[in-house]
Amino acid sequence: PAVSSPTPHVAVVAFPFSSHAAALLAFARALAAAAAPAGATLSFLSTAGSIAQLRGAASAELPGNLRFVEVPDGAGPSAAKGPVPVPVQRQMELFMAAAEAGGVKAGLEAARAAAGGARVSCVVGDAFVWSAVDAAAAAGAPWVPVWTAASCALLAHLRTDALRADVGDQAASKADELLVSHPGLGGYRVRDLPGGVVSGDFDYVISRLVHRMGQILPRAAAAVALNTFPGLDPPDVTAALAETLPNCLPLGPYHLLLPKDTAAAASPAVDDPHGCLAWLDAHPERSVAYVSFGTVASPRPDELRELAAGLESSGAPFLWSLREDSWPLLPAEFLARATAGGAGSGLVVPWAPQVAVLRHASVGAFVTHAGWASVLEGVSSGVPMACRPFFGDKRMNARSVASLWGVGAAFEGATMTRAGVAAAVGELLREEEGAMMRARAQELQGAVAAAFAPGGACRRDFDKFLEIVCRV
Ligand code: U2F
Repeated sequence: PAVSSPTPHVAVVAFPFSSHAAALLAFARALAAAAAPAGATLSFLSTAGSIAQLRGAASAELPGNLRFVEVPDGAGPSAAKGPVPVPVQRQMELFMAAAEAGGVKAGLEAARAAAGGARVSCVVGDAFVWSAVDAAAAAGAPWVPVWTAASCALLAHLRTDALRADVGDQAASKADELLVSHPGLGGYRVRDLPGGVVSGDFDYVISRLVHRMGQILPRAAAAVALNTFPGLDPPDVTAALAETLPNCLPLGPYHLLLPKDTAAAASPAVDDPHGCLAWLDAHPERSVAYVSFGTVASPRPDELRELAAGLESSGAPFLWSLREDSWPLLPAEFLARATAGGAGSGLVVPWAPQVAVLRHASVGAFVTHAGWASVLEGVSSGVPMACRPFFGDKRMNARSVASLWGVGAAFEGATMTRAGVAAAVGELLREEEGAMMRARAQELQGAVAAAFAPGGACRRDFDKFLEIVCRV
C-alpha cells in the first residue's frame, strides 16, 4: 500500500503575558495560512488563562489547521481559586519555572496527542521562552525563535555580559556615553539600554530571562525571525546580529504578515466599540494626535494631568486610548471640555483599534510609550511619533525613533510636561521643525510597503522562514 508522506506539525510556543501572546497568535495565523498548502498543522501552546483571553479577544475563529494546546502556568490548581490575585511578576516566575521543569515538553506531548500522534516537526516560539530549546531537542525538532521587539534590544541582550563588564557599576556616571565599543550599539547611550542589562534589577524575572535567552539563542536557534524590515535598522545593527545569530530573517512588522484576503476573512470589520474611526472621519487629513501607552505602562497622576493640559493647549484634536481606571485622575472638567467640540476637542476611550487608527488619514501624530509593536505600527502608517518611554526596551526604541531614524522626538528628561506635549504635537502635525520627521515617516512607510509588496524582501524572507519550519 502507498505510504503517505509526513506533513509538517509546527508547535508555536507563546510567552503568555502582556501583548506577547496576541502578537504571536497573529504570527501563527499568518504561518497557518501560508503553510496550509503544504498540509501543515499548527499547535499554539499557551497557558489556560492566556488561551481564554485570546479566545475572548479573537474576532474570528481559528483557521482549520491551527489549534490551541495548554501548557502549565506553574500556579497549580488552587491558585486560580484564591481570593487574592497573583501579581504578574510572580505569575511570570511561576510560568518560567514550570516551562523549564518540563512544561513545554508536556505541551509538545499534548500537541502530538491532539494531532492524532503526528510528531512535532518544528518548534517555533517567542524567544523569551528559551526553555523550548530543550523540549524541541527532546522531540528531535529544530527550535526557531521569534523575536517580537527591536533588533537593537536583541543585540543588547546578546551582549549583556560584555556590556556589564564594560560599564561595571558606573551606569549612572556613564549614562550619556555612547556604546561605541559594542558592534551595532554605537548609536545608543548607556542610559538607553533596557532595564536589567547594566542597571536596574538583575534578578527581575524579565532581566533574568532575556539574559539567559541571549546566551542560548546563538548556539541553539535554527533561525531567528526578526520584527523589522530592510532599511529600518542601521547597517551595523544588521551586521552585528547576522554575525551572532544563524539565519536572521527580518519579516516584520509582523502585523502585516497575514495575507490581505485572509485578513479580510478573519476580521470582517474592525472592532471599534467606541466609535474611534467615525470620530476620525470627521477631521481633516493629518490633523489629529493619537495618544496611547500600550498594554502595561501608565503615567503617574501628575504626569497624566500635564499630558492632558498639553493636549488641550496644543489646539489639535486628539484621540486618547486610556484605561478607564485612570480617568478619575484627569483634571476636573477635562473630559467634558474635550467632548464639547471646537479647537482642541478630543475623544478619550478605554481601548482603540490602534492599527486602523494609525492608518486613518486624519491621524498625523502619535504620542507613544515606544513599545515596539506601537512603533512599527506608527512607522508602517507614516505617522511621526513623540516618545515617552517608561521601562524595559522602550528607551532604546525612543532613541531609534528620535536620533537614529529622525521620525519623531523623545520627551526632554523623559517626562511629559504641558509645554513639552503642546510643542511636540504642534511640531509633528504642522510646524516647520517637524517637516523632516514627517518626510522621514513617509519614507519609512514606503520602505515597509516595498518590503511587503509581492516579491518584496519581507515576503521573500517569510517564504524562507516557511521553508525552514515546514521541513519534515
Ligand atoms: C510590550 O509592550 P506593550 O504591550 O505595552 O506595547 P506594544 O508593543 O506597543 O504593543 C501594544 C499593542 O496593543 C495594541 C497596539 C499594539 O499592537 O496596537 N493596542 C491597541 O490595539 N489599542 C489600544 O488602545 C492600545 C494598544 C513590552 F512591554 C515592550 O517593552 C515591548 O517592546 C513590546 C514588544 O515585545 O511588548
